[in-house]
Amino acid sequence: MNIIIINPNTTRAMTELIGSCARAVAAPGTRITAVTSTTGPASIESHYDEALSVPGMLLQIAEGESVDADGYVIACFGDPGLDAARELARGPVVGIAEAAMHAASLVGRDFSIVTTLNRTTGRAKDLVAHYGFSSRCVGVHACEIPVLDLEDPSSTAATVILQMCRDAIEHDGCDSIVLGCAGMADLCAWLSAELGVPVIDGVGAATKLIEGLVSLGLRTSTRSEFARPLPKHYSGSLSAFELAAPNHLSSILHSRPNRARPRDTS
Ligand code: 5HY
Repeated sequence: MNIIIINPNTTRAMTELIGSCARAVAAPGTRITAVTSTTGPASIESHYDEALSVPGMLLQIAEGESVDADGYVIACFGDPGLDAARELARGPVVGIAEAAMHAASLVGRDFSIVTTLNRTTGRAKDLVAHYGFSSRCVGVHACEIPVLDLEDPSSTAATVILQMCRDAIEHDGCDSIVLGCAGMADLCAWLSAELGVPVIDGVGAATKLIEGLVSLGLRTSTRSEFARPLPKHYSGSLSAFELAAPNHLSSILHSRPNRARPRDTS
């Protein structure tokens, strides 16, 4: 199967880290294609960044549809555009925040989230509530580390994150830690060994969830809410997103009927 891991920010180095972490857990028969958004913010650390990361992410969904991708991971802890992606993709789509929270809920009662900037903790709390984990998430903590500092080998980010995890376990009494940034994915195993509790990275969790869903033949229901969007006029700089418009995006999205593919016989 072919899983496309989408980094919705435009930083290729982060995509390479994300892709290597996904490949490290992928099953032998799974091909991981990690892609970088070609339009939008270099990192996503605000509502503004998140909103403007969605068009680029959706373009990657459209590209994935053109190569018959089996499923998608949105590799940003805000799960930007997740529901819109589910309306476009034939295969299942999972965000790393949702995946990580589900995984954490299966390895203990309570989990805490350790993320980057304090200003993003509100979004994390909103996602906790949205996904139904308010009774299981006992804390959301920020390290005050800009996302791209995680890519800087000279930064002290790893040490700061480890201490924040220790503080979260002591203060919250949580059974596990969810890492609140795709850029933390490579720290997961080391943190878990240092802390002695499960540490969940959403990139790995989402990769395995998509593998499982595809293997079960499951994809997003198109019965109602997640049916393909109704065609309508789109103007201005987003005109390429008009699903009826004769252009790259619509030629991909309209070239194939929204039908289940025959099971993979390979
Ligand atoms: C992420 N931002 O996973 C989020 C983390 C955050 O560019 N990739 C980003 O702080 O929300």
